[in-house]
Order: sequence, then structure tokens, then C-alpha cells
Amino acid sequence: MNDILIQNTTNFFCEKFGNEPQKIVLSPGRINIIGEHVDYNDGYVLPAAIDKVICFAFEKNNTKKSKIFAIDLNEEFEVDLTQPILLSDVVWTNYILGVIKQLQDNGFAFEGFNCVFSSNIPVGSGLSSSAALECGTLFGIKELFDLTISKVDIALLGQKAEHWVGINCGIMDQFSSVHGIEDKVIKLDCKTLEFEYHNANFSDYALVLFDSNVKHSLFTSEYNTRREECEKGLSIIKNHFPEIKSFRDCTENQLLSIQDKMDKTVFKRVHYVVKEIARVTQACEALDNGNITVLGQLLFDTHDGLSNEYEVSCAELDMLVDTAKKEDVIIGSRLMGGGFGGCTINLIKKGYENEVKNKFSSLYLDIFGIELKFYDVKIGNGTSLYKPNTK
Ligand code: GAF
Repeated sequence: MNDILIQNTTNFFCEKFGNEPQKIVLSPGRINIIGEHVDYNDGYVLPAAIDKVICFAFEKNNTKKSKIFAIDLNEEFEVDLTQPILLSDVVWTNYILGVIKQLQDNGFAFEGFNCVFSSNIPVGSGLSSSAALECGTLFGIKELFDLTISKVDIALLGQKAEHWVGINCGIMDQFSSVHGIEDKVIKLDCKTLEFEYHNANFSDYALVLFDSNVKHSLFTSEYNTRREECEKGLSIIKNHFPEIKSFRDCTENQLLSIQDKMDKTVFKRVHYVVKEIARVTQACEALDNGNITVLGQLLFDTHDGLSNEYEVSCAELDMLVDTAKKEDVIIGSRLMGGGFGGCTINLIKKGYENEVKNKFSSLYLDIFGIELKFYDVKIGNGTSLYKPNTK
């Protein structure tokens, strides 16, 4: 499915710079089966890379300046690598500037390059197009200038670039973009960065994303606030239970026993986090055992927590999940990613996908006047070099 994207990106590069690119890089978006808002809380997550990617074409230009062109936006910017790297007003450029700054600050030596890129990852849908942009740029620079950077370090540098842009995100998105393997989900321990692959076999059920087509502007500020609320909650837990080092060590009963020591909002946030961390392990076991009904129920439970306790949902996402609960052929559904818009992830009995899509489209249009979009998920490989004639 990415052949046309690769061809167009390569052709564009040739026309713009008059040469064939030296490196072509594909960098994917991600889904997350379960484990939401727990990556920055030392929890476990169960994401996977998808087959939707950003395609980059790169060459060295033997100067100290880099030229980067976003084909889909028809926008270009130039960065002087000898000058301090500062935030710009153009959002997408900041992810690339952030990556360049992280590489420089960490002592990696590289020179000017030309780059064009184009994407088929929907933007603003919670599929982590920004992580794909960061990791693809990092990977391209590493390959062009023979830098020694491990996959884990690419993910960590990408995460730092995102912090520099203003979102105090966890490691899940960059890690899964870099480490994806076709048809596998990644169980990642966000505390130690140890990880293992599990088969993405959902038996008689298909994974389908419903894109609410909304992105509420609260996202960044609320995201950063949630993180602070969790930090407050954890420090109160530690005061009462010195043996607890992170949320994973805390049982729900321990938390309930000190409920009156926290303000109500902080309690709700950490109550969600403690339960969600436990759900990831249960979900992974259910997946391994082919117990998709159990997995589906855990997705519904996660959504309840995200909506009522973590409070990162919105009317559109709640409507999609509430409607899904009433459908016998949907056995699990929840908002996916940071929240306040983007997609829900759904487990739909195979054979019923079209019926469900038609029904949800017209209901959603009636209620919100917005077109619902659908993505049938295929789990793909992580950030990598594209080599023509291989696949
Ligand atoms: C966003 C962040 F970037 C991730 O780190 C993660 O916290 C996610 O929201 C919520 O699980 O995608």
C-alpha cells in the first residue's frame, strides 16, 4: 500500500534537487491495544506499529544548512546548523528542529542535508504522526552520516524532541514506531524499557479504528496537567507506603486505604492508573490465550476509566463507545491515545465490519454533523530503510 507514496516522494525529491535520494526511510504511526496514559507512570503498554507511514527521501548537501520540504503541505523550511535551534511558529517544523537539537545537544556530529517527506498517516487522529516524523528524521540522519544510535536511543531522542515542542509525553509512541514488527504487538515495560513481542491474533475479530474526526484543543495543556496530578498522587502514596517506588507496586486496596489523604481529582487520576497498569497484564494474557471476549471487556473498562476518572474523553468518543457497547458484534471499544478526540479502537466480529461502519456513520453524522472515518488496522514494521526491489 505504500508503493505509490514511496514513488511520489522519490519523484518529488528528484525534481526538486536534481538527484536520486541517497536514503529512503519509512516511519510508521502506531495503535495501542491497551495501557493508556500509563507510559509516563512507569506502567506497561501494548502498542504496535501500523502500515501507515511517513516516507522520507534524504541526501547530504555538503553545506551546514538543511532544507526540508513537506510535500503534503507544500511547505519548506531551511535550518542553519551552526546557529542556535529555536522553536518556530510552524508546528510541524518544530518536531524536526527538536530532533536536530537533541542530536546536537547529545554530541552527534552531522552536516547539512536535503529532505522531502510525504505521509499517509492521518494527522490529528491519535496515530502518532509526530512520533513517526521524529523517529523517521532521526533514522534518516543516522543513516546518512553513519551515526551510532541504537533503536532505543532513537525513541528516547524522539521523546525529548517532543518534550521540547511542549508535550511532556511518555515513551510509548516513539518506542513503538521504531520497534514495530509485522503482526506483533509489543508489551513494553515503560519503567525498564524491557519489551517482548506477542502475536497480534484477534481470532474471529477484526481491529477497526473509528476516527471521530475531532481534535479538541485542550489536548496539550490537559495532558501535561494529568502528568502533574499523577506525580502529586504518587508522592502521597510513597509517604504512606515507603516500600512503593512506582504505581505498579501499589494495590487498589492500598490506594483506597489512603483515599481521604488526597484531593478528589488526584485520587481519581491515580485510581485509574493503578487499575490500568493491572489491566495491561490481564489483556496480554487474554490475547495469548485467544480469549478475545476478556480482552474486549478490558477495553470497555479502560474507556470507562479514561472517561470518568482520568477525564480525557469527549462527547464524540463517549458516544462511539456507548453505541459499541450495545452492539453484539462489537466486543471491545475504547478511546485510543491521549484523548480529547482522535480514534476509538474496536474489536468487531469478522464479517460484520461493513454493517457496523454504515450504522455508525449515519448515527454519528446525525448527532454531530461530522463524517466518521474508518481504518482497518494492519500491523506493520518499525522505522526502517526502504531498499528498492526488496519488500
Ligand atoms: C500520547 C503520548 F504521546 C503517549 O506518550 C501516551 O502517553 C499516550 O498519549 C496516552 O497513552 O500519545
